[in-house]
Amino acid sequence: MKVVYTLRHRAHHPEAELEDSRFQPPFEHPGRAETIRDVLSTDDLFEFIAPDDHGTAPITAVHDPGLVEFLATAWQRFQEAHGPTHDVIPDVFSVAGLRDKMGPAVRPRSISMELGWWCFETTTPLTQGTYDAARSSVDVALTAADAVLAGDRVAYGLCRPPGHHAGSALYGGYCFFNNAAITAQHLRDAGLSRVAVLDVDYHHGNGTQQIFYDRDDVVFVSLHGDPERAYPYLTGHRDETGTGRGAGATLNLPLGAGCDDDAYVSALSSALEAIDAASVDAIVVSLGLDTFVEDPISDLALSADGLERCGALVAEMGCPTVVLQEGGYASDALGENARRWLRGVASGTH
Ligand code: Q9C
Ligand code: ZN
Repeated sequence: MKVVYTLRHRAHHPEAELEDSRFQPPFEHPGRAETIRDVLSTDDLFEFIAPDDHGTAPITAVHDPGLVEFLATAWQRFQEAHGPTHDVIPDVFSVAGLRDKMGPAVRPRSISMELGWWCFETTTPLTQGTYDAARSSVDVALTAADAVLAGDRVAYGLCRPPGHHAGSALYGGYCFFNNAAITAQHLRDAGLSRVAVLDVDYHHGNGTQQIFYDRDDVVFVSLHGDPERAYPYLTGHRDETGTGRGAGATLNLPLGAGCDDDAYVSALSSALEAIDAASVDAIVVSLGLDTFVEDPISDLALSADGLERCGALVAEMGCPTVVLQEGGYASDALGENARRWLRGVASGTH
């Protein structure tokens, strides 16, 4: 199985995350991708390749060009306006109530307000190299997709930073560009008629859902911690099923705290039945490994065996599959968990 990886992800390395009212060492740090690379490179199943540059056109196929332009320049603009800092985080947010009864806001020109215009929360700092790292993460995803378009049954993009919380004009949740959405659109543009995004990250993939909510050519299916207790709180309810042409093309399966291997596998089977019924030409998996029992910011209870069973169930679909790394914060186990899930999805192929 091809693994697409580049060390360019290291350019995104926040100093701290303002999370739960505390400045904490970042949960989303370069060591995550390094440990996955280290463990996969001990296993002969995996063949490492470098990403190809795909430019920004596949990004603006799903994102507002204003978001790309902003992320390319924001860190530097902030330095010029406020003096040197390592991280740049918003301290004012564009919340609907601020202009209640006054009509929509005009897009701001001040860097201080622009941060809170494009970003929805405080745990996703911009650093000097964030834009380069986020661009490289997109290239990793698209290069994995190209391997599948060229005939590989499955390929893995070791994406960092992750992507599924980024909406068409929104970043946050450790995510800048939505690697999975960009990849699904790339597969459509390469001629596939219908694609599924299967999101198994612990957190709901609000960005991917939003991007495809009114479309029926990209089906979005997600298993995640119930938003009544789990980030990002405002999306991922069972009754969110799509709108317009997309009505019925979104499926959310919220899970209770402590969900174990058997309960999870059963929910995943329902998710895969829905994907089967949609007769898709390819599956993009948003592979969060934060469903693992020891994850420090999540509350499901999957074991490493359970993760391998999940990969094997996806393999049973017999469908071309692009697997993209999203979350997963139990650093000590992350590499082995990735290896197990990928061994599962590789079952039946070589
Ligand atoms: N108090 C991914 O797994 N912080 N993103 C939540 C809750 C952000 C997770 C704070 C979690 C983002 C890709
Ligand atoms: Zn997550």
